[in-house]
Amino acid sequence: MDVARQHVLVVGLGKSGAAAALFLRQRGARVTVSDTKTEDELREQIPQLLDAGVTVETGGHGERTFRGQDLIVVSPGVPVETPQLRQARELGIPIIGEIELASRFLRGHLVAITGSNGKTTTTALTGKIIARGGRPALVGGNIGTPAVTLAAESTPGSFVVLEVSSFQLETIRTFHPQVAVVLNITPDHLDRHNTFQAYVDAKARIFENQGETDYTVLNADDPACTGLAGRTRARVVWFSRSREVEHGAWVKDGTIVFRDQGSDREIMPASATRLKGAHNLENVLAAVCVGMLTQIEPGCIRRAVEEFKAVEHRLEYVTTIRGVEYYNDSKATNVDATLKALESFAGNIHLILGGKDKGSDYSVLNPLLRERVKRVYTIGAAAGKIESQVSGAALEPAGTLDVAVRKAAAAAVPGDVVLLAPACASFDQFQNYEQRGRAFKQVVLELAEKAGAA
Ligand code: UMA
Repeated sequence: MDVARQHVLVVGLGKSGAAAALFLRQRGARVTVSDTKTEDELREQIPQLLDAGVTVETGGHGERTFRGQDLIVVSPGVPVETPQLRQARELGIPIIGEIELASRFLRGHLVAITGSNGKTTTTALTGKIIARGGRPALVGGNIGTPAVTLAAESTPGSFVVLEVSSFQLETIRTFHPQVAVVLNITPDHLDRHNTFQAYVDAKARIFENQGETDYTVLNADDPACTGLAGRTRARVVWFSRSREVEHGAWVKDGTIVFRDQGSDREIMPASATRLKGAHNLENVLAAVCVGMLTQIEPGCIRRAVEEFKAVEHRLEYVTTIRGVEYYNDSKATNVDATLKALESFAGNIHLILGGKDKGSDYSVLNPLLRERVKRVYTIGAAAGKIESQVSGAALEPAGTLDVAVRKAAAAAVPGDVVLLAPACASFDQFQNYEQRGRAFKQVVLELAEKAGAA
C-alpha cells in the first residue's frame, strides 16, 4: 500500500489515532486528524502531531473535513455509523480502522486473538510462549500498543500477536491472520452493536479472510464459539477444559494435552499455571493451541505458562491486610467478566460494582451473589440500575471507589476477599480501566500502610 501524497483523514485522536497519523505522515501521506474533544483536552497530543506536519481539527468533526479524502482511518472508539462517515461512504471514500491499516504494513506471521473476556491475558501469554520458543514475537493491538507501531519493527520472520476487539474488527477489509482465536462471546458493548447477533458477527470477522491453510482456534465450551465453526474456511482447532476434542488442547486427567491426528502430546499439568480461575485455564489452553500451531516445543510452552503472572488489572492480587485479600479486576468491564471473577473465589467476597453502564443486565449476577458474596458496594453512574437489579447479597451504596474500598475494608473479617470487578466501563469517573485499577490499588496500599503502622 502506497500512501505517499494521499489525503488521509484519521478520526479520533486517542492512542490509535495518534499512532496512525504519525505512521501515515512518515510514509508521506497528507494527514488530517479530527476529534470531538477540545484543543485544551487534547493539549498533550497536539504538539507532536503539528511538529510532524499533521493538520489537527478539534471540537467536532466538520462535514467538509470528510470530503476530498482518499482514505479515512477510524479509531476503534468511533462508531462507524456517524452521519459524517455515512456521507463519506456514499462518496466512495474507503474507510478502514487502524488495525486494517497496520495489517497492510506488518510483515511476518499474524496471530489475532479476540473474545469478550481473557483476550489481553491470552495475547500476552501467547507472546511469551512464542518468545520462549526462540521466535521473534511482537505483541500489540487492543492490549494497548497500537498495531501500526509494530510495523516498522516487523520482519518476514516475526510472529505478530494482536489482541483485536469487535470495534477494530468492524473496520477490517483484508486483515488476514494465519491463526485466529475466538476465546468466548458473551454479551458486551451492546450500547454500540445494538444486538448480541451483531456483536457475534463483528467478532466472526476475525476469520473472514482466512483460507484452508489457516487455523481458527475456538472454545468448545462456549456455545457462541461452537456456532462459529461452520462459518470459517480455515481448519478449526478446539480447546476445552471439560471434554475431549478432535484436534486441539484439552485436559486429560489433570494434564493439558494437545491432540493432533489422533495422538495426544502431554504439555503440562493443568495446575502448572499461577493464574487464578477456570476462565484462565481456558486462556492457557487457547495459548497452548497457538504455541503448538506455531511449532513451539511443548517444554518451552510449559515454561512460559509457569512463569506467567496475572496481567495488571486482571484478577491481580494486590495485598493481604489483617487476613483480608484484595484483588484488582478493573478489566472486568462487563457482567460476564464479573461472573468469571466471582467463580474464582470460594466465597466471603466483598464486591465493588458500578461505573458507566453499557446496557447490561446485572440480574444475571444474582445466583453467584447469593452463593459467594457477603456485600455489594455500588459506585458510579450505573449504581441506581445495579441496585434495582441485583439481589442475594447485602447492598451498600458507596458512590465512589475510594469510599467503597474503605467501607469494604471496615466490614471485612479475616478470610474475606475484597474484589473490584465492576461489570461496567470506567469512563464516568476515570479516564480508563487502568486508571480505575491504579486508584483501587492506591487506596488498598494506603490502608495496608496504616494497618502496618497500627
Ligand atoms: N472520538 C471522536 N469521535 C467519536 C468518538 C471518539 O473524535 O465519535 C475520539 C475521542 O474524543 C478520543 C478518541 O476518539 O479522543 C479515542 O479513541 P478510541 O476510543 O478509539 O481510543 P484509543 O485511545 O485510540 O484506544 C483504542 C482502544 N479503545 C477502544 O476501543 C475504546 C484501546 O482499547 C486500545 O488499547 C488502543 O486503541 C490501542 O489499540 C481499550 C478498550 O477499552 C483498552 N477496548 C475495548 C475493550 O477492550 O473492551 C474494546
